[in-house]
Amino acid sequence: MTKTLHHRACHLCEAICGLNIEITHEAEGPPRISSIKGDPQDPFSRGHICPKAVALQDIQEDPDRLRQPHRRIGDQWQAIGWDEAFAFAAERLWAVQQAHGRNAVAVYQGNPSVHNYGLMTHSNYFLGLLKTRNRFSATSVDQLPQHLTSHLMYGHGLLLPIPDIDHTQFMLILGGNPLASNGSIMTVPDVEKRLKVLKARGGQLVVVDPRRSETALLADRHLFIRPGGDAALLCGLLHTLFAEGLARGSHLPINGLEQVREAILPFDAASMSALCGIPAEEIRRLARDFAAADKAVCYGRMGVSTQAFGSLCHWLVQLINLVTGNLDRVGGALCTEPAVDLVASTSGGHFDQWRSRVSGLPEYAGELPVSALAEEILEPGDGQVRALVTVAGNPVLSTPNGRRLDEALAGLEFMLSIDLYINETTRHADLILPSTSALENDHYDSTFNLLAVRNVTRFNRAILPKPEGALHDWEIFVGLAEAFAQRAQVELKATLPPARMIDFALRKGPYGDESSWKLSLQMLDEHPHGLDLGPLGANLAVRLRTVGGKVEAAPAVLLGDLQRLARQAAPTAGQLLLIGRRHVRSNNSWMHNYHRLVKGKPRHHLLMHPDDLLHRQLQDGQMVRIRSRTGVIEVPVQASEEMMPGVVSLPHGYGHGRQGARLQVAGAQPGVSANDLTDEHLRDGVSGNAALNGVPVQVEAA
Ligand SMILES: Nc1nc2c(c(=O)[nH]1)N[C@H]1C(S)=C(S)[C@@H](COP(=O)(O)OP(=O)(O)OC[C@H]3O[C@@H](n4cnc5c(=O)[nH]c(N)nc54)[C@H](O)[C@@H]3O)O[C@H]1N2
Ligand SMILES: Nc1nc2c(c(=O)[nH]1)N[C@H]1C(S)=C(S)[C@@H](COP(=O)(O)OP(=O)(O)OC[C@H]3O[C@@H](n4cnc5c(=O)[nH]c(N)nc54)[C@H](O)[C@@H]3O)O[C@H]1N2
Ligand code: SF4
Ligand SMILES: [Mo]
Repeated sequence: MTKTLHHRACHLCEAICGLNIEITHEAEGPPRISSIKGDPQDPFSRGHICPKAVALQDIQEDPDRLRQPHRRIGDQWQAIGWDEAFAFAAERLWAVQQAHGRNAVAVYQGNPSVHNYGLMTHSNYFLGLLKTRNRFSATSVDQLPQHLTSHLMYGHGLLLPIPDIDHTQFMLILGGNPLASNGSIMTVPDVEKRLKVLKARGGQLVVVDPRRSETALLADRHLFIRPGGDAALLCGLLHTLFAEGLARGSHLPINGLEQVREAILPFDAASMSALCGIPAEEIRRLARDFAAADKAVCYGRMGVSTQAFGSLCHWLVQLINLVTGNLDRVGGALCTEPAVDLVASTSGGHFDQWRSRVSGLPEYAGELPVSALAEEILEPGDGQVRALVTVAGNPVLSTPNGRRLDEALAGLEFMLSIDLYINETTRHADLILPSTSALENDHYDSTFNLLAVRNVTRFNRAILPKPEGALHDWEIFVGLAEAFAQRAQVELKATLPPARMIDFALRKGPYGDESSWKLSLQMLDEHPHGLDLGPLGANLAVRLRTVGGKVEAAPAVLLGDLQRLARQAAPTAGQLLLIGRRHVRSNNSWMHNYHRLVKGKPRHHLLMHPDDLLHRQLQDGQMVRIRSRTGVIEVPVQASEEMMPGVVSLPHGYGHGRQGARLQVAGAQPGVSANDLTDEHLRDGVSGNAALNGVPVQVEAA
């Protein structure tokens, strides 16, 4: 028996922690993972690890994980070979497009698409050939308003200013709970330690959240906010900054700031208070404290993206940083300068060049909001979706009114899933193509290096052998592309393996051949713990991609959306609003099949304030029935002083145990799906992003 030690970045969440993984090799049988620990030599994560890291082993060994293509015949699954699978997929997709047009095939790409570099580099090699306008992804149940705001203000959807958490003196977080999520659009391993250091150097942390979250508990100040009230709060803050002369100059070239100043005049703290539930004096005080801080940053995440004013919120977040002089400033919000520079190598995106057929929702960067997917399948007519390709996604559990989508999928003419499991979504597929596991493949994080609080880079080779007959995700896309191109008689350009592409991108990038770093894949091979390329610095002035080369402070669609906010009625008394919740041992819908992560007390209960329980004569721990416009579910309720009265919270990603899914551990503790209650008609008015938070519900005894 021998043991080998490997260094590898965890790809499960955005924190990209470095891990030390020990592999045991025995005379008989395949090599086995014998331990997973944090890597203290990773200059970025410095040994940090969370309980999910052990799932890398559990995924590897999970008997439910598919290891070869599976074709469904009725309710039976049959293992088939790759060539047969590729030919079958190509034939069916081509036939659907022949009969009903290109847009009759839809695509949905899920969250791991940005965590697995082969999916980043190669999914479009195949999906692009389909030339369909019906492309959807998890972006529109998540950060779409952030991309759109950056596209409109800075000229590129990936120019996302990141909080300079290590140097700021005042951090205002709205709708993010990094202590549970480990940070998002802010790649920050060991966020708890960094926030404690912020406080230790005399900085302040303020959290705005309808729940006193784990992060709120660490904060100097926590403000309860009515779900969906953030745009009002942010308007009140911006108004105060202008009205009290607290704005500071910026070195950035700016267009439209006067228009903003004028447009915000009616939105004073006093009138905004009623909409967000925060006293006017508290709003003014927050604006003054933010402006008084030497370096400050306002950061909004999931909770403010996925609400009815998501785009307005993110625009206002940018404006608050801008007018206080904290945009593109050390200790404020800074754009990264990653080794693989996707901003430099891609177009800035486009918006509203076409709309969805049924509800007329706008495209962004070639994708339509996923809230429209079910109706595009169900609504008859020219352009109706008849076939679907899903890639690393589980929209039945992760998109609004998932039950309706579940029903819609059952009626498709053909469905292809590139996924590791037969889950709530892929059980409807005619064909599932599973890739190698992550540890059997190389890894380079082109997404989260772009979003990190320092400029970092790291490449790791596979640490387990590729099993005989298995294919990596990127090879699956090449196989599909070749088969489809042959069937459709179109020409296919040659491609390179992802590692070669990364090598090329590294050499061409800001630390490449023309810099003193001379980064290349070989150099990263020699530094398996990763390399720190330095702190973030001001660079936005030279990276702006707007037509006029200036920050566009007042994009017309966002300015216009202020009028929708102005018309917003005051909240109805007694109305309960549903919000989401994340737990450090879970990850969206696909981490519930690993015993080590789900053991202990179930974590899918509803949280409700004791007063709200009392009003309804409900008891802590009892089963309750929750109703919304779209559905009814039953779940145990737990009394919690953490909740703002009038707000209830349920995590998403549960609702397993559906007929035909093959997830033994998850199925034994299924929980219910929060997205059986969320509503595809509740959306951000600008981008069409799903409003998963602030859903009106009723709760009664079950
Ligand atoms: N109510 C509510 N709903 C939400 C949210 C919320 O906060 N509240 N959050 C939203 C957010 S932020 C997101 S990002 C979405 C996520 O929504 P989705 O991306 O649709 O769902 P996931 O649960 O991430 O599903 C991941 C899928 O990828 C597969 N998979 C994992 N690794 C690989 C791989 O390497 N290759 C391949 N081919 N497949 C792989 C898994 O088996 C699983 O089927 O959910 C959203 N839904
Ligand atoms: N452990 C774990 N980590 C994860 C994931 C996971 O599922 N589990 N998912 C990953 C993914 S895909 C993402 S996108 C990130 C998300 O990372 P975060 O953005 O940090 O997401 P959450 O932890 O859901 O935090 C959202 C917070 O918003 C609050 N909130 C809800 N509605 C409102 C509102 O109207 N206004 C305000 N101000 N706050 C509101 C919620 O109470 C919650 O505390 O996490 C990633 N990391
Ligand atoms: S926080 Fe946990 S899941 Fe996220 S990268 Fe680090 S070890 Fe992996
Ligand atoms: Mo997400």
